[in-house]
Amino acid sequence: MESNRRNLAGVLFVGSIILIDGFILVEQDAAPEDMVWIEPGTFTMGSDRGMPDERPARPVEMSGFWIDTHEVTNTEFQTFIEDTDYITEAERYGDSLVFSKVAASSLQELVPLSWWKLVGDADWRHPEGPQDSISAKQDHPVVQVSYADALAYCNWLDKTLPTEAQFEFAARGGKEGNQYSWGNQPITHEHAHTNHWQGEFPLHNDNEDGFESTAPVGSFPANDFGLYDISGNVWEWVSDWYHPRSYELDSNRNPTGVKREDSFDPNEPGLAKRSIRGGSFLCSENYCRGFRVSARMPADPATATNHTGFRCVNPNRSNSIASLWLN
Ligand SMILES: [Ca+2]
Ligand SMILES: [Ca+2]
Repeated sequence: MESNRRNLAGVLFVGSIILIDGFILVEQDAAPEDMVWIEPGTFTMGSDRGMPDERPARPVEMSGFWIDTHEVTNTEFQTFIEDTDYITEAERYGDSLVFSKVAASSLQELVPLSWWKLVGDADWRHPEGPQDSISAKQDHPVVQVSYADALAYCNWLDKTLPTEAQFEFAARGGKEGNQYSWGNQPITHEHAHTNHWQGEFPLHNDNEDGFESTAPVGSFPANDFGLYDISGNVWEWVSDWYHPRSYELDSNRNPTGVKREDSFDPNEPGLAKRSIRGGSFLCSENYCRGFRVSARMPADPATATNHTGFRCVNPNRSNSIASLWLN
């Protein structure tokens, strides 16, 4: 009894104590700041109506995990840099990719991906190049971060990057078979559900949602799990190596993707790529449609761009109720 009292005194952040039939239930107030707990469960991952790499839709069993409510912001990333003196890959390479509008009168004239420019001294402090700054973007998602940069930030907080399955499970918000994280309502201009591209990408951005580039995190409604910008704003790094047939090859319980040596992008064979999820401010109805909840995209893990960021998960921190026998 005495030792139990000492154990109780050692439990930090006690939310409530309930006595039931000789057991004392100690519910820990374990909610980390700006994270939500995703309850374990089974969901249908992928879509048979989407792109070929989203098939086959299949039931996947998931353990519970904590996930950040929002994309990691410039302010948060700056705290990490100040604490660790970490230097991002774009800073070490001296350049990174920046979206640039292209002059053309029609989509047919365009060379695919010609809107990406390798810009010297573009990095997380200067997302669009040396003339740009984050001074007015403190609450915007950090961009120009590689996969390793994103993982280093998460690890600094004893977190990690989500798997594709964790990202999609969380993005669906408990809804089965929907096309978007908010449901099946079309992505309209009148009531934008997310920061995306309105108009004909990459020629004309009608900018009807008010944000031509990144938006402050949380500018659009959260999904039913309380997650902001889980669709749109910036693409987010996830931990799976990309393969277009992952869903045929992977486990149906807490899948983690294929091995690095099995990663395959048909458009760039020979370069192992990670997946990114959720779409960005560059996704439009006429082009990538990456804001669909099942959409996947391969990305070179060493390449930083001004439309890719991340959020972290913590699958190891429990949300359980501890019990102690009093007798
Ligand atoms: Ca927009
Ligand atoms: Ca996002």
